[in-house]
Amino acid sequence: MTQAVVGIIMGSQSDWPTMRHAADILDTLGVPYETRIVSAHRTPDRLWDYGRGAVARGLKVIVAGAGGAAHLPGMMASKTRVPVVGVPIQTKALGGVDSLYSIVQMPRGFPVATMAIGVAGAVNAGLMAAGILATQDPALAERLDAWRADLAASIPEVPEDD
Ligand code: RP5
Repeated sequence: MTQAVVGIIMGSQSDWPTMRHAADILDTLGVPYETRIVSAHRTPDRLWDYGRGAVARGLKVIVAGAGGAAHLPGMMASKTRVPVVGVPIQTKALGGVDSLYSIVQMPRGFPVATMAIGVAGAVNAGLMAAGILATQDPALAERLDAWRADLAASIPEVPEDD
């Protein structure tokens, strides 16, 4: 089995329908990853252990999604120097603005690269992780460039009626 270089973590099973989009893009780009449910509030010991072991286990980027009082990405960033990309999960009560504010306003010294709310954020988190890894991996850089070129080519120049 290939060693995971990206850790995709999320606060709850209910985050998976969003976070699976980060996994999908990493599958497309051939980046090995692992997925875990790690809750800042419900499983704090699991969070601590995951953060403590991240460097030694060879993780290069952690993609962390959480909703509401979304403390998982920030707490993970406080526990490991592995770069953390945060995904604010869309919430029913406040639309995900609660998640966004919880993740984005980190104190100086412990950054979280915060993405957009919801699925777009999850996709972009996967792409951000791939982009970071591509700086050291020419084959991945080629695959990412091709993916970006395909996306650009799929955008029509002239709008059409429905
Ligand atoms: C957060 O609480 C999770 O990240 C999730 O987005 C939210 C709700 O969790 P569940 O009640 O659906 O398990 O910790």
